Amino acid sequence: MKYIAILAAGAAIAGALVGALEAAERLPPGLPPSAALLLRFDADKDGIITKDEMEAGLKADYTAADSNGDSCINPAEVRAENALRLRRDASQASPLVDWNLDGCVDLREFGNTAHSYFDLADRTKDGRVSSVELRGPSMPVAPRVIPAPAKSATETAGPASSTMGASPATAGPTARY
Ligand SMILES: [Ca+2]
Ligand SMILES: [Ca+2]
Ligand SMILES: [Ca+2]
Repeated sequence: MKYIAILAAGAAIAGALVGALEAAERLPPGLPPSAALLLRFDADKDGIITKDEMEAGLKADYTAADSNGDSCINPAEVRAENALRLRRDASQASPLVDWNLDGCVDLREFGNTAHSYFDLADRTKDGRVSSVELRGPSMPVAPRVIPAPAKSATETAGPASSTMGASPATAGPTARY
């Protein structure tokens, strides 16, 4: 009896470990959960999402969501797609919205969230989102200009240079008088 319980517990732990490993495999380490929304478009699995990969992925997703194939995702199809996204993306799920309220979600409305995310993530603006860019702004890709120290430097330099310039200026008129 005891051994059976231990075996059952062992199997449960093994199952949990497999589940954890599968979850870890889906997202490379160091990436935020939101990265999965773009990484699922990485068709060639090179860790970089190109604009073309995203557009192709969005078209495929759109075709899948448009169950009756009329190039319109109607309210019933929207509900089905949103339920699927909730299951797949959990807290990262972004619901489909018929932004112009014409009763259809078209391809532009469908790709709205992905396009916004892509444009924000692509900080180098080269049409590719790399894994470094997916990690977020804590990994700088370009040098930053910090205006605060530069301002205080001119403030301290101001009186110093005017004092230095003042002595020849006062020396000039004094010499002439
Ligand atoms: Ca890729
Ligand atoms: Ca449809
Ligand atoms: Ca619409």
